[in-house]
Amino acid sequence: MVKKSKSGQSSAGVNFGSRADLSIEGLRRTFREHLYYTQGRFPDGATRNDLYMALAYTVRDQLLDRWIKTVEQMGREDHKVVSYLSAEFLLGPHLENNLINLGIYQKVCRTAEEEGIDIQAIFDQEEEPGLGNGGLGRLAACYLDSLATLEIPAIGYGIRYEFGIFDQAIRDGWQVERTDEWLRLGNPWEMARPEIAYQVNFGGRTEPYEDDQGRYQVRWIPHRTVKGVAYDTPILGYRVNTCNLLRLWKAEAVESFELEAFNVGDYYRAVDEKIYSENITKVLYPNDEPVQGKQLRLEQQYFFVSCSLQDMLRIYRLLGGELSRFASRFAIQLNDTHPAIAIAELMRLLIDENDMDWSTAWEVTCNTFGYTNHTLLPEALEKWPVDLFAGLFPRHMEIIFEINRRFLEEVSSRFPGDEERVARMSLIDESGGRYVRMAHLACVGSKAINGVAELHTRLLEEDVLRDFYDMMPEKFSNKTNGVTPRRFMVLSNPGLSRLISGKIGDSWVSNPEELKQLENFVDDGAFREEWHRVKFENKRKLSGLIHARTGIEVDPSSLFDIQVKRLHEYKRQHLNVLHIIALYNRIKQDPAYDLCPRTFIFGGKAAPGYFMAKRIIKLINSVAEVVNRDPDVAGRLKIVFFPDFNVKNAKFVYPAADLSEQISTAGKEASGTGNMKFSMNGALTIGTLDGANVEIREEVGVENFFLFGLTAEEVCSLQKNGYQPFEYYQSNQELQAVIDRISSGHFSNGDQELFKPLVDSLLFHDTFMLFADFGAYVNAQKHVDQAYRDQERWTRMSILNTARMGKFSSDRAVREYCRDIWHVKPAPVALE
Ligand code: F58
Repeated sequence: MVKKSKSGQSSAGVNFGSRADLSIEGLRRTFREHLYYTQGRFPDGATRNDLYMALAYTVRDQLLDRWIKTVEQMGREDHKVVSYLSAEFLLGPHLENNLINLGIYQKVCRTAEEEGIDIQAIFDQEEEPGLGNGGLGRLAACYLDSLATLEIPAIGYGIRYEFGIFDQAIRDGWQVERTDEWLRLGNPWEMARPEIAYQVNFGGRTEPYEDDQGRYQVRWIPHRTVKGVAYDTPILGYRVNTCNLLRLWKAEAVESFELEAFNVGDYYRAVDEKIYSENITKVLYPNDEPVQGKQLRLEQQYFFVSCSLQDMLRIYRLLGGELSRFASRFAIQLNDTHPAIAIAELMRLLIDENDMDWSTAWEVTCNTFGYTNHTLLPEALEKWPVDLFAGLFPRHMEIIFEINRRFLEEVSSRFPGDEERVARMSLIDESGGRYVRMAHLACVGSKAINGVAELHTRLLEEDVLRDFYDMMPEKFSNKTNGVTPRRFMVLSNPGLSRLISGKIGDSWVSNPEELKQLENFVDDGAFREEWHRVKFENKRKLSGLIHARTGIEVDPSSLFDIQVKRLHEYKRQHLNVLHIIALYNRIKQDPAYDLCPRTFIFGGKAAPGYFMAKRIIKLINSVAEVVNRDPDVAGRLKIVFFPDFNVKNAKFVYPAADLSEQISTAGKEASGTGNMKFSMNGALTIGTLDGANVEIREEVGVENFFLFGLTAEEVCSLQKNGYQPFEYYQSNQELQAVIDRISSGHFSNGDQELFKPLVDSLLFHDTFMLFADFGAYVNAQKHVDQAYRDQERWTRMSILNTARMGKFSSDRAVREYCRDIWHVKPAPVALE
């Protein structure tokens, strides 16, 4: 083992030199060196990006020793490694987070100030890796943070998209998408590992043959081969030495292809081949629902899964163990079904390429995988046309058919004569067209299946995956989501974090259950005043940003009512809009109407092809146009659509909220994680009994949560009994006036067509039951209005929200996965 002496000289003779020196002088020197030797600049000629790059490299130097030791340790015997397979990692900027985790944030800020460097401007320079759509991708990033913080050896495996989630601009009230060129100025956090590369095959056919020992074997003769190259990013834990690995794969052309074409003089074919291969990791699909039938998407999934499994097998071989014991060294978690083809791929690698027999391979596979489901929407369950699947992966198709044959035999013997059940549970949907059901594959090939909130898990067991729960209840468990308090409190809300640490010390950062101690201070008037002051300061900051980005002036002393999340009908941003219009109508009708001044803030991206979601954005902006200009409501209502909501902006949004809108139709939002980020930062929630709202309400106390709306069961039975939204429209005058106001063209310069599709969909279908919940929602909002008038009471509730949110730390969630699913233990890393 390499040991390091105090001087930075390692016992193996490697001189770590000044670069791993955490002293101010050391950091200063390393920074100057990078500016000169890495960026090629004198301080005078340095651009902001040069300064950012030099600082990022300076910080990365601090991680390297830890990183190498952590990876080295993974290779030692008794440590089991968690492999988190996810098509998305929505990481957010690295620099500030690493400074916090290293414990040098203040030091670096002070030093920069002394040097006359605007450190905020440098932080702002960082492009965030937006390699995810929303909750699922951000959850993966939070779990990486917690795995490292808990000192669990882990590798995140995913895709290095050249273009992440699009940047959103608003033009004339509509969303406009722009490509996200996050790699344009370079990425100092990643290291290319060209020597870690694997071949991934596509298409072609299979061929049976007899091996030297006379055994039946199958070989895959592919049509096309692509190379996956590893790009590694260090993921440091909070105040620990563990620095895990995020390994993302980039697709490249296989050299032999290029050469072959080149040699026969076909230069263009060689280039085409290269472009075609590189396409696989070009762009993240920007949908928050699966894209069915898009070949490139399926190729992306298989591409990263195959590279990752080949990588694990390589690492495993280095350790020299029996392949049949693979599951004792790797626990692989499938973040939804996007990597579920891994089950067939591991079988293929074990059987076809490592000579293992089917039953041993199946045992290894079933003991290795865990599957997390993230959705309850039936239309969001991933399935692929058999023809497409078999065309791309002929060998995997055969393996899946065989898995299915054996599995359905089991189903039949457990439930004799129940042919309907057999059809329902089959890995192949034959109810109209033939599709591979990825969730069924994941359930059959995993030893553990989990939902992401108590309600969600219960609904999986009772409804979406009921047959599987019937047959194998022991596989199911709940793992309520969590978020990292490092990024979402310490980094985002330094004011509140300082205030908290001043009262209870700072060990809450890795142990947020300790926030409970804040309850002792709710009666302390001075503390409440400080709390209020911090919140106000956060609102002032956000107001500045809103002004800079939209030109809209907002009043930080008004109630900040915020809904930020992907745009989706089930999330019901338009229910929020209906309430705003109701308030507007009340004021128009009665100019003296007594209303606590409110600023409604929205943010979130719509999938580019999602017609209704884009129209909801337009509606929000159109209502904002009219309301913000109307002198009758001036000083009482303001509406803002904050463009391009992402991890970087989120930092200013969550800490500035008074009210968090979590208003999805009950039974539709698997968990939600924004709900947790708001509440941790002292926002009160107005919400339905959906996803993790249920547990948040239980934790913070029912008196500190504004509840409204139908329960999941009520939604279900109303749907069954024939829901008639039009009847609500007819019987609720306020709702009628709101809808009529939209239909009249009041918010669209008289254009009665613009919002007709939205209005008609509500009047005649209202799939997500906005009308059924409208009355209760408006009523709950009335309670919010009343409560906010009593600032003392509001601040108490705000403190209690933060104090009682410890459960929703991703550390707690990851500990549960470690205990119940992965069976892994912390393996602290020693530097000395
Ligand atoms: C989200 N899913 C859930 N999917 O909607 C949310 O309730 C939950 O809190 C979160 O996962 C974490 O568990 C989600 O974000 C996607 O974005 C997928 C991207 C790829 C296509 C399919 C949807």
